[in-house]
Amino acid sequence: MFEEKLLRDGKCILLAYDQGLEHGPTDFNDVNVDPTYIMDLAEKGQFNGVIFQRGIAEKYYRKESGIPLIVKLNGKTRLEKGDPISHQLCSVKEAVDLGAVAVGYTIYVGSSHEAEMFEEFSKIVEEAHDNELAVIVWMYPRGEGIADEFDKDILAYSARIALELGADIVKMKYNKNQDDLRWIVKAAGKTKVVIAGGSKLSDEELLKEVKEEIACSTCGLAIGRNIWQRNNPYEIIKKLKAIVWG
Ligand code: FBP
Repeated sequence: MFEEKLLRDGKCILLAYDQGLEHGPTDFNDVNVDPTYIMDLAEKGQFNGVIFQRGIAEKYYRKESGIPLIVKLNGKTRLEKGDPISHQLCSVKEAVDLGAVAVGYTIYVGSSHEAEMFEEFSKIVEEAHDNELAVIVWMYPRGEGIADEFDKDILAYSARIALELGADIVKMKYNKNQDDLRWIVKAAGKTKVVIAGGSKLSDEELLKEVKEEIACSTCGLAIGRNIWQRNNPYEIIKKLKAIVWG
């Protein structure tokens, strides 16, 4: 279906680089603060896609690299207080013009602003699919309605909402419990599950987690800091590919 352009043998490793908006430059060093470095990394590492906000895509994405572009359509800073809401900042049309094959959107399930994000997202799904773009939804349970964002039932509920709302791929966090993850993947049905990387782990920890995730029939990774915060990312990329494609 629409997500096929992002998959190889049904799996993918996507390189996420929207942290400049979500977290700020504190995530970066002298090297990875430059989006050109990330574009080179995506190309040399042969990722199945690179995730940029519109501004970075406009100025740094190289279509000739052959690396599929995913444009993140909403975003927010870590500075805002209260229940999280992330509004749409870029249109599907603009993503198409930038050469995207997919768009991304974050929903904070359980936030008191959930309904606004559902509404915005539903329109995006319609428009993206009309343009044959895949839709990836970041499903992050957060806000007043959520006591524990890593609770099995809450995560499975979030994955199910992704299916109900028409997402092709759902990006989830791993709660380090394989039984829970198997159930979450089942709840997502035909919506494919990719796992976010999170803050930087040791090689051993990261590889162990990814092995566990892939064993639960997830479709792969949408990972950022655990790749581009490493001094030599190519070694870990090779190992991650060996796990994802077995
Ligand atoms: P990482 O692999 O670096 O964790 O990136 C995944 C991601 O979903 C990014 O796309 C996004 O910027 C960030 O995490 C948001 O994380 P959080 O809301 O937990 O700070």
